[in-house]
Amino acid sequence: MTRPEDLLELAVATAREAARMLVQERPAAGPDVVQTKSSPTDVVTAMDRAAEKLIVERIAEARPGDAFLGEEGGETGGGSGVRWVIDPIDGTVNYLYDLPDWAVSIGAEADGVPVAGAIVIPRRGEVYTASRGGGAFLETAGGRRRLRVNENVPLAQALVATGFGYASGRRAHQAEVLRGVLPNVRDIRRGGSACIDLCAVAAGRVDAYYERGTQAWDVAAGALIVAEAGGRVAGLDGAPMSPEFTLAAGPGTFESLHALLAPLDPAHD
Ligand code: 2AM
Ligand code: CA
Repeated sequence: MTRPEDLLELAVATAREAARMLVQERPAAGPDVVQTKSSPTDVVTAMDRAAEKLIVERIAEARPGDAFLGEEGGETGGGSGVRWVIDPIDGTVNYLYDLPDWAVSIGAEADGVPVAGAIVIPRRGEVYTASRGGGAFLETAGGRRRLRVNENVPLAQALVATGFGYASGRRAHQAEVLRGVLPNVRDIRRGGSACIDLCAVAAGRVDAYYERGTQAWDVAAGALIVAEAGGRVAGLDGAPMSPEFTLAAGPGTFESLHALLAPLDPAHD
């Protein structure tokens, strides 16, 4: 039998190791990396691939037979019923510019149900974890605390995180949606990492998060962390979260923000 706590322990240890490697081996920052003739995104892609390789190797060593879905490696088989959903670097643009908000995100599903999630943010010294039914936690050098979302925040006082896609046409529509949101909320935060935005919802550091275009690996661990912190993560009109649209918030806030967003058609380009 596979216990969520055992999967979580492996996820945390593996994400910590990958994060350490990514910090140590990150090419020197500055204009060289950001602007050079040799494409800067190649540098990040190479690190992304190396981190995902490390993660898959470690987990496959410990648990042969599990399946994987990763941003870099795609889908690989395994008949155990456990699938690992991996984002080796979430917040790749932050990583490229040496901004601190990037993370390693590892989620585990058993028979399609999310059961464990670990998000390691090495430059902040934070590790977020959740296991199904076991709650969500933030570990720092100072200790470990249980997470709880903010509830029933009036829209006018809601601090709302969001993100934008990479394609120009999509961004134009996302700017239109933002025009409808911004006058009605306290303010917007655009951190650059979907999984860290979800951790912020879980920790009550923002009141809500919405985005179009996030993939399963961006949100697998983070959505479980929000749910275990008492929040709700879903798409529009009762649909499950998907690349179409993801909205995360505490009870009450979720419904108010949904009512504001739905008429703005945020799930289309
Ligand atoms: P990334 O850093 O791994 O690319 C930015 O708004 C957030 O959304 C980041 O977490 C980014 O992940 C993710 N993201 C944006 N556009 C994406 C896309 N087209 N596919 C996958 N993830 C995307
Ligand atoms: Ca990502």
